[in-house]
Amino acid sequence: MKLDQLAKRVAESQKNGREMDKLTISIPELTVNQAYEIQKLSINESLTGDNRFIGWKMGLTSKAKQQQVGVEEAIYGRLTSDMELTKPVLKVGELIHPRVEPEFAFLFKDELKGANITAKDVWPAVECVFLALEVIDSRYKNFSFTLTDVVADNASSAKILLSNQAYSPYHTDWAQAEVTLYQNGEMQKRGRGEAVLDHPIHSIVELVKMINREGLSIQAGMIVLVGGITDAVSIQASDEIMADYGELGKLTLHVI
Ligand code: OOG
Ligand code: MG
Repeated sequence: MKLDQLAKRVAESQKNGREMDKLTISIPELTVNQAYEIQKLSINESLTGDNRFIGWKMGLTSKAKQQQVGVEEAIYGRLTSDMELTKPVLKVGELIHPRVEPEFAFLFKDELKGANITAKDVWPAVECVFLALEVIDSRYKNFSFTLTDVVADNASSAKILLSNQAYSPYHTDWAQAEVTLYQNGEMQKRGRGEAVLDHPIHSIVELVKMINREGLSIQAGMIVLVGGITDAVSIQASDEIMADYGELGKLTLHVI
């Protein structure tokens, strides 16, 4: 089994928005570590032109998300600049079966690394926090996968929308911050930051420990998505998605 060939297959599918069979159908012995290697190689494959590596995402950090996809372990993925929406408009035609979920994103001013960091090490490294909508789009048929498959497919990453307003990390208690997700004016989901590993800061701690095993770190200037606060909602052209974070503001995405 050639990991670089599998990575090319995944990268093609991500680039063209074309669905593929789960890798574990043809290679049941594929390990999670090998899947992370495929993730790294396929994302490197995508770094052409202006596309840059801009940070990390955590996934499956809430029970709601784990139950939705049937994988009970937190995972990480890589974010690149072409995933960031510069306008609150999503072209759905480029995607397979997109879903959207409300999140928080942390921007770092200092590097964070090590196997033994705790929350007290994370806070001083955070520059600011954004409200975020993540669009995920598993490249696998029927949005169905194993842990190994979803890791190889970069944790289903597709697009991210960040709020215009950034907040001091000390602005509010991010565990108590509440979000309600509306689709075309209809309430779909509601959750609090504490759904993410009891406090979103723990998601950052977990990420640092996980990437440390590969000798990697969160670098200064990088962004980290902490993981969906609620489970994700399927979206289609002409939808209007609105995440209401109470006093923190609202984030709206127009799907075309
Ligand atoms: C995996 C990606 C999960 C999150 O925030 O939990 C994720 C998936 O649900 O396809 O982004
Ligand atoms: Mg997510």
